Amino acid sequence: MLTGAVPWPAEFAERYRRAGYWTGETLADLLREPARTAGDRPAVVTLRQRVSYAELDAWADELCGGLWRLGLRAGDRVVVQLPNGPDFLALLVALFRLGAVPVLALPAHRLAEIGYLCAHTGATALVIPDVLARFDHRELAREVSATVPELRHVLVAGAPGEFTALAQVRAEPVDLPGPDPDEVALLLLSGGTTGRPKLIPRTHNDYAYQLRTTAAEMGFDASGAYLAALPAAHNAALGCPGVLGALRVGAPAVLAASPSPDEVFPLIAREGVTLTTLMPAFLPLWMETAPIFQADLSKLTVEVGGAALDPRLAARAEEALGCTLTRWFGMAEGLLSFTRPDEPAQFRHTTEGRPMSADDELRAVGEDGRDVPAGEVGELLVRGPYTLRGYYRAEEHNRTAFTSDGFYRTGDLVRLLPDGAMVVEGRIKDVVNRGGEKVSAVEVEEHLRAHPKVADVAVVAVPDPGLGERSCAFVVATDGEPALSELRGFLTERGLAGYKLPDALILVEDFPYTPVGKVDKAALRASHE
Ligand code: OOB
Repeated sequence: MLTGAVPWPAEFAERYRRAGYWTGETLADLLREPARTAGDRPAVVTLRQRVSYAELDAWADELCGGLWRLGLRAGDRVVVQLPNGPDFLALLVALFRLGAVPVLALPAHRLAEIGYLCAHTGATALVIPDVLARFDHRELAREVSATVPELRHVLVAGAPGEFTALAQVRAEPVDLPGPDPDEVALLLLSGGTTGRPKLIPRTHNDYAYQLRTTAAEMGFDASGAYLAALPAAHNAALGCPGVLGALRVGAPAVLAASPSPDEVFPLIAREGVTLTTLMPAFLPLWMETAPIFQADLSKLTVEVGGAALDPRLAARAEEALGCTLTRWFGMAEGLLSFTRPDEPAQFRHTTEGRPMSADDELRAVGEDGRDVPAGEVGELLVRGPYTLRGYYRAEEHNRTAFTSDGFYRTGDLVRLLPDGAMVVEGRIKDVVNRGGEKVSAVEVEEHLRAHPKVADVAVVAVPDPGLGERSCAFVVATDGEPALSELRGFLTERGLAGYKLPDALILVEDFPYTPVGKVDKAALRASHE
């Protein structure tokens, strides 16, 4: 297995194989069947482009050949930072076929994140757009190349400058053995609680199981169409069943640049979209604008997850949109718990449903680490056939992030109901959930402490009517009063992604402390309200 990834213990691997979860299917197989039997059907669709299954399959093969010719090999890490588009999917499938491991960065990431991902994974290649949202990613690549010696190739979707155009990387397909199903297929980014983003190894066997099962449970097959309105590089839109699940069954993966109504509603109508994924923060906008677009969403199922959702909003949204709403609790680490489209509305609106797998082992524990009685609030621990056993190259962090018997400590507070359903009640991990975008407080604090006017800082989640939460930096200043704009500018300078910049700043003389001497973030949050 990829060095730095943590395998499941043999007896669990055996059990998951015997139960029929790990079937030996790999992500290199995506597209193969539909390309053969229904090659003319659309595989990837955007407002302006349409690529058939036969075309995408041939594209992925040629791209795989081109990457091989460049010298990329099985096991190589490739940091991929592309927006939603056909080339993103062609590239992913090409990398799967090569056995190279995509590291899925988000388009919003900047030097701090991309530089770290390339260095930490020892990536041999980085794939970027040319210019996106007025940001020149080639500039970023220049800086990363200067500091990461292993990085031999920068491939650019668009105008390459001194780098290589992704479009040029096509050659005769090569005959390769295909990846080992127990091998790492991709590295996903964790929402993160630490100073640096953590990477989650997902194997071919475990991710294929997730694609297959979420599609089946959601009643999604070749007769449907999946819309990615969130970044397809995020697990929620990638594989639940998401764009990869669509390619697996031969349905169109419809790609939008964002959940903006003027793009998604026309696409839903034109392509007959039956399934999509949305963070709760976007529901009000869709509810407001659906009538303007005269959107008929009666055949649409929306998976809503990633952040807390008020049950009343869930019910109102379903009625206003005329769609079927399913609540989702998910994580790049693995576990998915969700309501199914055929379950009663009350259940779909008020719970996060049941886990994907009969072999997902869920526990809710108190501060003493013991299970709390059924229905009471505790920290969720999880173990199962598609939940990681360790972050990539993070031995020290893994010692505390997992129990000795392999349960992942999620940092989320839940109630596990006697009927097997789950309700999310909050969290204990130090994260700001900004409309579904997760910001590690520790990461932002570490950067802010480098500012000359900052003596100490605590980044805290505070309620926000639109996003659910936003970030507030409580700062003890050295001398001089730093302004919010100054601190945001400083973090941008240091190459931090825009969504991680604090939304508000409060200067304080000192922090409140808990009895054990930790900064009392709950008290800070309360002082803000
Ligand atoms: C999804 O994945 P991530 O990796 O961006 O974030 C995972 C974390 C969870 O640990 C939890 O803190 C939070 O996001 N979360 C929720 C939630 N669903 C996720 N918090 C409250 N209520 C919910 N329903 O966010 C993700 C991955 C796959 C599918 C859906 C969401």
